[in-house]
Amino acid sequence: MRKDVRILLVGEPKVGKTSLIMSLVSEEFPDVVPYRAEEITIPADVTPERVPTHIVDYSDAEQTDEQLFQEISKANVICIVYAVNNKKSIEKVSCLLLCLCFFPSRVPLILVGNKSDLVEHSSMETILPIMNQYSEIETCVECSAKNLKNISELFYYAQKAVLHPTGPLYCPEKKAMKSLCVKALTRIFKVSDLDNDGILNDNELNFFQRTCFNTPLEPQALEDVKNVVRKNLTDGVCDNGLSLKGFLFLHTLFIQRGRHETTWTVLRRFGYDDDLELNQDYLFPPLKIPPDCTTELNHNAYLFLQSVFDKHDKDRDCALSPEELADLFDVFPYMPWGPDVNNTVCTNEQGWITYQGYLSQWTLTTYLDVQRCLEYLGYLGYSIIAEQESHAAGITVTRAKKIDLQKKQTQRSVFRCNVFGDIGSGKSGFLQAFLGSNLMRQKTVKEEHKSYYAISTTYVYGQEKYLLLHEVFPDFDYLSDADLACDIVCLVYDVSNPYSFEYCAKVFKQYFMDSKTPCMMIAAKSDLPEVKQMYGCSPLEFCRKHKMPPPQSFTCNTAAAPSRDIYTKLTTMAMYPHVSQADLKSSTFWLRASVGATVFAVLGFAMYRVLLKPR
Ligand SMILES: Nc1nc2c(ncn2[C@@H]2O[C@H](COP(=O)(O)OP(=O)(O)OP(=O)(O)O)[C@@H](O)[C@H]2O)c(=O)[nH]1
Ligand SMILES: [Mg+2]
Repeated sequence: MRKDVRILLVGEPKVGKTSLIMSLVSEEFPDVVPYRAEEITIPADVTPERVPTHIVDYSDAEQTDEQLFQEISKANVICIVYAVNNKKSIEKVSCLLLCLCFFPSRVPLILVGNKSDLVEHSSMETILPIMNQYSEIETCVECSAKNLKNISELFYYAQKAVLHPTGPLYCPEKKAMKSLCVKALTRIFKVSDLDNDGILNDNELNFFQRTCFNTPLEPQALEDVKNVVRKNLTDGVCDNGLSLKGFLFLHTLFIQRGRHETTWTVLRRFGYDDDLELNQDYLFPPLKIPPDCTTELNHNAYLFLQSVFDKHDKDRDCALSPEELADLFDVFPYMPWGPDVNNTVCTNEQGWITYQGYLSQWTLTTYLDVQRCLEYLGYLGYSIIAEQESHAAGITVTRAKKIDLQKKQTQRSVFRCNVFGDIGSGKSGFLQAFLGSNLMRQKTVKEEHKSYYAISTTYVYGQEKYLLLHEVFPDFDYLSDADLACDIVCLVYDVSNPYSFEYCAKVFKQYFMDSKTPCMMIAAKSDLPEVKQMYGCSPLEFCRKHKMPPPQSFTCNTAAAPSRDIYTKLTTMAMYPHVSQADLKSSTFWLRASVGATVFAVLGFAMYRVLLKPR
């Protein structure tokens, strides 16, 4: 909810501060008033903006400077009152303004010329030059406590100045919106331009109107809006829709006509705070992730991300060119993906991220850093466009892995495989091969674009699953918990290097021999002549002894894309870790597992039908 409004009245003695407050409260002019009115609180439901409002009086006669300073720092809007018939009180306005400049928190100010009943002439001529000097002055108003003229207006303006300040939005000298405001509205335009054609058509305008103001625009109102823009701008309306220029013009018009609450409503709906930054509550909605659980995107979030991809894949080649990618991230305050992403997910011939790769990268971010994922969804306007309560609605927190293991089944769709191996054993080649890159293609990758992750999909019994490979830096002293926690372990050795197996054996014995995590030995560079490993036993004997599947021959030195069999096997082992290594070796397991999956699916369907049957 919005903060309370706290209005402070200051000014020369006897200008009518106390009378103004009393007139507002009793709706009649009090003949006798105390020096200082008690603080009054107007409950939210009787104020026009529905926020509790406190009105605080000040009197030189009763209060010290110290007390004045305290009140100034507590207030979020200050009315500087003068009497229009009193020159000295007008001069005092400038002194007060100067003094307020020294306060750290700049709050909106309102100049109030009271006792308008006593003069024929307006004081505006004297006041306007002052007003132009201070951008904090939201507005000025002439009123009379005696005639009750403009009294409720005055307090309404004060309330509005707190809730919808023009300061951050508009520069009166330049008669234009400030750059931060233009930036925010431009982002809002891009998010709302669902087909990304640079124009808000009637559908998009209606959706926008509905999300911001909870009501669709009447067809006539829609035409009226467009006509106003047409009349003032040549290129504000294109193809019967609103261009960005037209959209920005419209908001400038709202602000200039004193309807800046309209612009604020739009900005707040899209997550902006008073400083026109996206607020933390919007970007980081609460999401609890218990230990042993992982985070994934749900179906709804994938659908949304697909639509974002589609709207930016202008040439429909199912990949994002650097320009298309930059356009997609234009609504972000920074470019979230570095060049390493191109070596983390699948790319096309040109090295551009494919549709599949794009979804994989989102899956990776969600898995590794869900806060970041929420932030990114926030920039894309997920909760607004997908009409969800918050971005957290797009995240599935999986159940604890411990329970998966107990129940011997899992609903997860992302599995993590940590890849260990000595320097030069072929880990990176193993990761890159998963992305379809053979040795030739890998050689063109620059060092600074290297990635320690690779993620893509595999099919296990017809179900699409993500396998996330993580290359662990081969330094025993640097192994973190994250390096050890995974669903399956790969131990990579180089068949042509007699000293490479020892590292795998060491890692296995030290970290995984007693763990429940399944392990797989990879005999990499199998295209090269195999040499005898300098170790107590051969890799095959080692695997047999420790009940691991035999070493899997692997090479990425292929003419075409390397084989994907090994990755499917790894995903399967990650999904069914309870299956003994002996079972995994036998072909009957693969058969049984697939039959099991089918039986389960049929059973699920039958149960569904029973549940649907009318009683
Ligand atoms: N004619 C006229 N007189 C007013 C108006 N407002 C206040 N007065 C009179 O001006 C005198 C001072 O009013 P106060 O409300 O006490 O002024 P104040 O600013 O609170 O003064 P301090 O508390 O001493 O700083 C009183 O005699 C009021 O009756 C007005 O709108 N018109
Ligand atoms: Mg007073």
